[in-house]
Amino acid sequence: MTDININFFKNRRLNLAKDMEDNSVLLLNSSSTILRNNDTTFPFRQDSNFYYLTGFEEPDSIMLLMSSGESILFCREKNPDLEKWDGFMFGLEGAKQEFHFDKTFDIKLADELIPTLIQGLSNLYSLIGKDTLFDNKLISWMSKANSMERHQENINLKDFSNTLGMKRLIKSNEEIELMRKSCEIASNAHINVMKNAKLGMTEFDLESMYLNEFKKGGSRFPSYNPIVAGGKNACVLHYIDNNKTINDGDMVLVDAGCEYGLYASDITRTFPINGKYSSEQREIYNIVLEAHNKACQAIKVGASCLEPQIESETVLSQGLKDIGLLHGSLDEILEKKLFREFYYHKIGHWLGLDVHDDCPYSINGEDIKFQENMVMTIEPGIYINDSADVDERWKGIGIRLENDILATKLGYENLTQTVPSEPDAIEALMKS
Ligand SMILES: [Mn+2]
Repeated sequence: MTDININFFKNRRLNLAKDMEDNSVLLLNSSSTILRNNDTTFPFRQDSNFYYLTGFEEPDSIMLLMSSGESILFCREKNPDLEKWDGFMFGLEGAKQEFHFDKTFDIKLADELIPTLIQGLSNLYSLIGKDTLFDNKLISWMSKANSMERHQENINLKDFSNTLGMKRLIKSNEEIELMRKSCEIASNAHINVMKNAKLGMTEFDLESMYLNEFKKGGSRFPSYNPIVAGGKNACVLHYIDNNKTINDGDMVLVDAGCEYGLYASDITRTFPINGKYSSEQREIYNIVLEAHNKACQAIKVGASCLEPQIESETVLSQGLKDIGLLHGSLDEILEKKLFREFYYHKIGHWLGLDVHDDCPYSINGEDIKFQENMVMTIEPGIYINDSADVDERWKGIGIRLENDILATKLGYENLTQTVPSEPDAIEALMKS
């Protein structure tokens, strides 16, 4: 259970029902328990969209939201024997009372009851393509419902991803509070680990310190597998081996964030393991820093959400050109996307219940415009692989700088600003 009041989820459902056409239903399913090996499971994590509308954190559940505002939950029947092994379950009555559903049914009856519940409706909305097994179930329930009565109209199956995604994109005050807390825990982790990092430590040592800091701060799980990449491992974007020694003179790139009340934070810092950046590392770092700062400034209410991308491409290209790593005119570099040799990911992503929040960047060919209370990461990077046709002294440098940025009425707020971003400030922190 989180800090969000249950009424909040009920109100969300009522509000969302207003965005549905009349005589329609939205169906969402929960996550399932996933086996890790033999009979051991991964820790259960509720599906973010399902959680967003229910607050309910048990597996094997299905929510039906009617356009009338009525909401129905299928969940597991309370089972005292199973509770002795796996712990508390709400059961049908508990779920109805505690999560403010109008009706609850046993999940075992879903195949039998759902066709009856949706029979005669005009539209069935769901998040199509996210879970093929559930998509197939929807289709079978729909055809069963369609065949119940010869003279009724057929139900239209419609994708609700953009509608729900746009809702999730704009955070409520309650959500922002949880995100601030998530960002605070992760920021403290980065600060404390940088203070205590020492030459001789391995990637694994640092990873353990981060995970411990998250837990100490009150977060049970990281919001994604942390990346702790020493030296040239930093050029592998999703490096998660996290098991090598970090050599004297190398930097370590750490991309690590935590989850609090199911809300994600996502922070990256790249620091020198011996406490001092080399002149080459510092030169590259300063280009990334400038791209970061310009990209943050592009977050303005009314501006396209792709503006930070354009800013970062321009600043990184100019910087790489200035130090001789890219050649030709700035226009040519941008037009031919030559910067992609060194900057091969995007500037950032929406952040929320998912670290890559399940929200759109454009709809019907039009970019989403920033509005107050959207949260986006800003994370430019430069990665110089051994294969690059550049002077040896640059090779193996990989730097990314990432902060979590809230769009505000007046501009933006960096939710992770307590972690130093400037090289001087990072060196000072490591000395302290
Ligand atoms: Mn990120």
